[in-house]
Amino acid sequence: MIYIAIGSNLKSKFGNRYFNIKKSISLLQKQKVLFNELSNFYETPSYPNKNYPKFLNVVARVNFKGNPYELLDIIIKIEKFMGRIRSVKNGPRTCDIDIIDFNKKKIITKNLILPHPRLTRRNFVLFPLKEIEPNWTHPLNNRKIDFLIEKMNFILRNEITKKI
Ligand code: PH2
Ligand code: MG
Ligand code: MG
Repeated sequence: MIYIAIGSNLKSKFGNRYFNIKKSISLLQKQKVLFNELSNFYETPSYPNKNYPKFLNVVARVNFKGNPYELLDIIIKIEKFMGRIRSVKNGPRTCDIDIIDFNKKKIITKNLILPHPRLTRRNFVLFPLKEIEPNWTHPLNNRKIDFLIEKMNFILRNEITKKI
C-alpha cells in the first residue's frame, strides 16, 4: 500500500487551495498514479509557523507500478507545474505532495526518506490517514495510528477541522 499526502495554503493560477489539490490529483492520475481512497479535506494551521495561511490537506491511498524514486520524480514535476516556488523552509506553497509510506519500505537517501520522517508530529497526516486506513501501523516501530495520535500534543490533536 502506498500513501501520499497533499497540502496547499496558497492560491495558484489554477485557483484556491481546494482546486490546487484537485488539480494535483488529476495530474497524478495522468501519470498513472491511481487513487483508491481519498480522505476528506482537513484544515490546519500552518505548522510550525501559524502566521502563514492555513492549509488544506488530504491523504490518499494510491496504486503505482514504479519505484519510490519514479514516483518522487512525477511529484516534483507536478509541484513545479503547479507553481511551487521553494523559498523558506515550511513556507507557504501552492501544492506540496509527500510520500508518507511506500509499501512499508525503509529508505534513507539524500532526496527521499521513507517512511516520511516527520509524519508522527503531523496532525494533517495522521488524521486523514486514520480516516482512510484505521489499521495503519508505522513501518519503523509498528505502532498503531491511534497510539500515534494519542501521543501527539494536545494542541496538535485539537486544531484540525474536517472540511468536506
Ligand atoms: N506542510 C509543511 C509544513 N507545514 N502545515 C500544515 N498544516 N499542512 C502542511 O501540509 C504543511 C504544514 C511542509 O511540507
Ligand atoms: Mg510536506
Ligand atoms: Mg514535500
